[in-house]
Amino acid sequence: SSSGTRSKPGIQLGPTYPIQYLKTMQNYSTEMDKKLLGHVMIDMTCFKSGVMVPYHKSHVWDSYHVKLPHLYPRPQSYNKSHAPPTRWEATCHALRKLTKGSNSIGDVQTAIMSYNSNNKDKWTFDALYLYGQRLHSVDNNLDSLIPKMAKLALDLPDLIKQPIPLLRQQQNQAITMSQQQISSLLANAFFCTFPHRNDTKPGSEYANFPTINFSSLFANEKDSERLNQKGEKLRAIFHYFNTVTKESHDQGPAKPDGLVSFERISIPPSQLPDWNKQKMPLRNLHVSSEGSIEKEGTGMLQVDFANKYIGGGVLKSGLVQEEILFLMSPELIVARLFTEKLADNECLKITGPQMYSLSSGYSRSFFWKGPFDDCTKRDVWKRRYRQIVAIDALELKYPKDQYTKENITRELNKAFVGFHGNPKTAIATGNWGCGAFKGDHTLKALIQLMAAAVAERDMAYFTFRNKELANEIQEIHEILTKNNVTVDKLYKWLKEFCGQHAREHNSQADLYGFIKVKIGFRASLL
Ligand code: AR6
Repeated sequence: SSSGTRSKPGIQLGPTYPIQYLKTMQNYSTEMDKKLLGHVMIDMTCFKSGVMVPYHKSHVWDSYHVKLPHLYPRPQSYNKSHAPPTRWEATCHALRKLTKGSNSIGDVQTAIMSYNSNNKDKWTFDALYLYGQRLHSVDNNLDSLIPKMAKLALDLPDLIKQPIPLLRQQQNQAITMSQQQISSLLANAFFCTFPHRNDTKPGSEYANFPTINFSSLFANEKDSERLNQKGEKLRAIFHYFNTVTKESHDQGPAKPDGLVSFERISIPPSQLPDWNKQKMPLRNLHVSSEGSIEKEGTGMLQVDFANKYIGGGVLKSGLVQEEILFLMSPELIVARLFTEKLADNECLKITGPQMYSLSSGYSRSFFWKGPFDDCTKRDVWKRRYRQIVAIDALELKYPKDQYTKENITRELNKAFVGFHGNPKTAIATGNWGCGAFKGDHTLKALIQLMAAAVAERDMAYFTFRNKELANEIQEIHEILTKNNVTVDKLYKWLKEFCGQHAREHNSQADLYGFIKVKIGFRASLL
């Protein structure tokens, strides 16, 4: 569908670039097959002969790798014979109890607190209780699900047999793991077993990483509406665990058995484009006020309107584009385990995640709508043809701050880091940085178009039901392309606009009006 109507009387817009002509992953399947896998957590020789087993290599406990719960060292001061159980022994004891069946939410709480006693005065489980009360026969049966989740968490030492590198800042590094390995890591996150990950104070060991243990998702909220929203989040999470713990004879979608890659991309500042010198015109654009990145953008490079801490508030109360995406595709949540916060010249690209759920509504009106049976084809590495790029826009305190050369350049670079690379599938995006982060829609749309031009990709832009914006973007795109305006020229105008904006910052910013004057635009020229 397209917005393709007239924007203003007298200005006739041509048809929107048809979405079916935009390039998608499957046009590029062989190129996708070659794409970097990075650090692979399964044995590739076995994989090639059709068997999925973990790759073996000695574990380490250091600051370059994820501190896995089963490696937690025994305190040295104890002599062996009188030693209290290690944290993992305590964890196994508690989780094994849960595998025996018929568990209440209270039992889950008792288990989690038994090896997290430091937090006994801090953690609450109200959201989990609320979910439990509502549940009955509606979605999953917790009585049978909790034991399977506990078993999945306990399987970690058998599933992960080599260190998982941390994707630290300014490193180009990728991790590929099986969906089964991810599910076990997430089961551990659910039961809050990851050591050293509960302290988020500045200066703490993992202060630069997102949280991974789910304790914050279970916690109470002052506002009852927010508590309800957490109940909806938990429905999505439990549905995911229900799917990944399926027995082969169970009905419905089979247990996932593919791979997923997580790639941190950092482009050194010296290799970023000089925006004063980019002589290329804008690329094709499909604009639509209907549809979403996740659905209509299927097969394209889908933009995650990210937080620099990947996943943002998914394990708390956040519930906008990124969080909803992560709840529908919970495999994305595992990125929080190993992805250090993104710097200005970095992004995280995820290839192959599966979608498990459908949702409806947004933010306060969000609810879990039901299961989604993902039939997206897989590449030779058994990754779904779905690629997501997490780019974090500037979080603006005052919207006027965005009209500076530095901030515009920062956003151009960030978008470029996300969009560059192969295959050159179209980008599916929208109002990046313009909701929670308060950016100007017209400025951000132009910035993304400029970055896409330099990265040589077409774009599908979903305005999230904003018809007026769809018309505005379509019109300016048409004027710019008809007049062969190139990226360097637009950059120059943006800088001029910043100067003018600084002088007259009381007036409403009309960027597109300013650009039209620059082109000497008259409706008859279109
Ligand atoms: N498809 C297309 N457009 C969408 C969709 C969608 N599925 N969802 C939302 N929009 P926002 P930000 C539009 O606020 O400003 C999170 O907490 C809609 O118009 O999610 O970059 C992250 O973790 C919406 O207002 O992105 C960060 O902390 C606009 O896109 C922070 O929010 C922006 O969506 C990022 O904030």
